Amino acid sequence: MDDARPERRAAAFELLDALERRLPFPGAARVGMTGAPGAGKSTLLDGLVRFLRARGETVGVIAVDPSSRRSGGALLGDRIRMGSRGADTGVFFRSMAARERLGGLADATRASAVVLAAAFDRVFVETVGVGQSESDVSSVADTLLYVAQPGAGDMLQFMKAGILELPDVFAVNKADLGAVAERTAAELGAGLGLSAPQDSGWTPPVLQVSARDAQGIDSLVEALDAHRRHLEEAGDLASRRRRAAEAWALESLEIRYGSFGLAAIGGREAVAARLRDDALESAFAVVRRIGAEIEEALRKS
Ligand SMILES: Nc1nc2c(ncn2[C@@H]2O[C@H](COP(=O)(O)OP(=O)(O)O)[C@@H](O)[C@H]2O)c(=O)[nH]1
Ligand SMILES: [Mg+2]
Repeated sequence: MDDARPERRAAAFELLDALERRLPFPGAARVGMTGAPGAGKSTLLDGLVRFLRARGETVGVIAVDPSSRRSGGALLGDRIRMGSRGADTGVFFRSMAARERLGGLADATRASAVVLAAAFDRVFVETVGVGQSESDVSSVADTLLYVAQPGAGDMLQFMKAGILELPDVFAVNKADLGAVAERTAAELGAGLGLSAPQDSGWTPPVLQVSARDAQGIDSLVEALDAHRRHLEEAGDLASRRRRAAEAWALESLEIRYGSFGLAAIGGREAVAARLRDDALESAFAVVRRIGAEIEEALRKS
């Protein structure tokens, strides 16, 4: 998947296509995790993994780090490997770094998520909450968790930054800091109260947790599970995955072929419309098929 050579990529997409078509529905719970650097995402993931392993769940983790060389994700990997569960096959960790961005970090993220979804009960994708990486993660997650840093802002700032729009669950970490965490939770709650409700009728909860003291992890897992149940009961899980797959496919084609490539088969809007009309049994197959058309059109032009 990290390999940019076209024939390797085609072979990888063929395998991923076969795998994705055979995934049971709803299958593994896919949780995306975002938030500012230093909010404690990796520490919290470590706590979540411990909690879920103790409950008997298997967990796959992908840490996407588009920017830094030494990622918190790598730290988590170290912790997991160094811990008492060094030989635990019920947990898998992979960190994806900046160098993969050019080859399409979104491709690598989705590919890894699909593979892990075939093998584990739950998949987490951690990413830094800045720009593109956030949409990368929402294109693979059923449930998006936002981890907030206490003191990160007031209600208006959250609203202006667009932080309130995508996440399904908010966790204010470092609740051990006391009043400042309470205040941030209150600001987030107030902002959400003023925002338009989600299409599915879900109201995102705001929880307070302390990854350091392993406080509130159980309630957080309960909130993640409640969101997943809500999607299933409302019949929205399949349509959400579909929309996410469409968005991913469009982005994948755009990153690979550019607007010039998309223009060769009618432009971005035309491609988006085709994706909307496609059965989209496997997004990998569609990207391969449309990608081949673009290459053909570019050869002829
Ligand atoms: N006081 C306190 N510090 C925390 C907590 N969770 C994480 N930290 C610290 O916050 C810093 C950033 O944590 P990290 O997990 O790497 O954040 P990430 O960049 O969001 O992945 C580290 O120094 C952690 O030890 C917490 O619950 N309470
Ligand atoms: Mg981190």
